[in-house]
Amino acid sequence: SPAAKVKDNGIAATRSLDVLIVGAGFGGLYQLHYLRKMGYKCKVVDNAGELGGIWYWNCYPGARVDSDIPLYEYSIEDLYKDWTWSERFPSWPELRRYFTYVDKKLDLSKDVELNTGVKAADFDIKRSRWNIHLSSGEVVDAKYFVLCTGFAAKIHIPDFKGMDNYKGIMHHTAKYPQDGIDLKGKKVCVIGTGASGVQTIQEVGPEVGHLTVLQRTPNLCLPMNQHKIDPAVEQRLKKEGDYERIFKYRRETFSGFDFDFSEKNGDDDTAEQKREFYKKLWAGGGFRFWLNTYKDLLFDKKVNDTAYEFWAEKTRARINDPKKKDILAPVLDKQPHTFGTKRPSLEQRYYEVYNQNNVNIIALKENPIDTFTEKGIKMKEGQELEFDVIILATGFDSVTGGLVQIDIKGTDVVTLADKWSKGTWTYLGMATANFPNMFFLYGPHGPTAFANGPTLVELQGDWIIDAIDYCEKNGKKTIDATTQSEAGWTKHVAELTDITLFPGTDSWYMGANIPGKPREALNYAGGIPRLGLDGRMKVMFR
Ligand code: N01
Repeated sequence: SPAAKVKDNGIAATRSLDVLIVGAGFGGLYQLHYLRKMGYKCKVVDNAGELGGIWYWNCYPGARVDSDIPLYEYSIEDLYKDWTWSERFPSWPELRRYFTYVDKKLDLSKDVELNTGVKAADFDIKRSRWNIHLSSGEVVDAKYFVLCTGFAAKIHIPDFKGMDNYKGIMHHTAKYPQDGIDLKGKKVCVIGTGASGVQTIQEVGPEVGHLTVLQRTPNLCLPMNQHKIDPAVEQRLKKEGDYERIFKYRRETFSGFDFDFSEKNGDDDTAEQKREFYKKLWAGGGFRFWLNTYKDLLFDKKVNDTAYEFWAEKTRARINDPKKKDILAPVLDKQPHTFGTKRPSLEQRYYEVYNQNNVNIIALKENPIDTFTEKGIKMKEGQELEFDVIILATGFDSVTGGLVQIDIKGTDVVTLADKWSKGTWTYLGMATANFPNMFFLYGPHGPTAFANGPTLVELQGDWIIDAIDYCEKNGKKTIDATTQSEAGWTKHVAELTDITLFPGTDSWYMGANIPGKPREALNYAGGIPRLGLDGRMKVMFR
């Protein structure tokens, strides 16, 4: 009720809700739409100034999605029928327009509070409800607390020596100014060559005066094969039911795409057959050369090496300078890591950018950053580089960081950050013991990093909605993971990962990108179908 309510701990809650949802991206808006439709009183809060989740923050030059259309959109409420994309892999402005369109169709905004974050939340055992402290100072009382913060809600800025000395313009990619920066003719530095770095570099390279890329680990990028979408073709596919087929099929594949790992192991093919197979996947573009390859690619180093060699051959051929070739695409004996155990990025003209005279790359493993200076960066080998703009494409405290940065206290008054300080514990990647009536999606121990976002948030989203609805229809005050069930799930996640090649690579998949963070499997490597969200788990609530 809107009337102020004083609770046992003396905090005045100004509003009571059934569900408070955090995050106005794909995940949170899906929760809002269906829970509201079922009659629950809910609100979404988000720190951002607009809808779109990650697509609000990531407005750096060239930011676009690495899932091709029509995979990266909602499958619900026939939304696809009145929406058309202009490119196979849409850019951030187009994704923002998509959210505006969805908002108009589903009338979401009236229940979304923007520029509002959650600072803290504590579970009131006596009343079995959450007290949720918003950045506005307001305290909201809600029975359920659903965190749809995505896996990249907490940025990572490395602790480089002397950073405060630098007087020029400097931004992290996920905090890029909403109205951009004029980079024409400027001396620009990009640190980091993950997905954000690669996209920034290929976009700004042709425009800036001079670009220096500081690379620690080469990204094993794949060709995006971007193209414009012909509206007539799109219309025909919609009429012929292709979109509906894809939306159904994406729930059945390992990664939520419209393709899957091959039925074959690498050794089932001769060297020549392998080459033909790889050529076909390469030409298809996108993640096909990763998630559509041999089913033992991520298990068998020998098979993995064949993919790496193919990748290196194709990529090296595009780079003119021999030194840059070795820095960007080393030969197999010098490979930085096994193929696909760190996320490959999709690129459009990334390697060609390095053939421009105004673009330089420094391998940080040979020549690390010594210190930031007033005008730029001094390298260990002595060069003093001057920059007008430094772009930090240094990634995120991924998967868990966005959750533990909120001060959440469960039933035993331990914070989530404390509980997960030595390792993450979840049940099904959607709940954690002693935090009743709290759910999260697209987070730890789900297929998150390996999955197309919209596919997964619909599947996990339905499970959470079903769980809430079951509790309400059956007069349950709380729903919580048992410590036994979360121990079982956590062990299962680790065991599945241990038989793959993932643990051998330092990546954010394993928490290895953040100094001091426990090294562990943060994602579920079993794939979407094995999770059984479409059937098996729903049965638990029926
Ligand atoms: O972050 P990253 P990201 N000194 O962690 C380097 C999704 N995403 O923002 O590899 C020097 O991948 C680090 O080096 P290394 C996508 O899932 C999607 O690019 O650790 N360098 C690395 O090169 C993606 O995987 C899209 O050795 C340092 C880079 O910074 C995820 O978000 C677009 C350093 C960080 O790369 C994260 O991508 C963007 C240090 N101390 C993001 N610390 C699309 O769909 C880190 N680095 C297109």
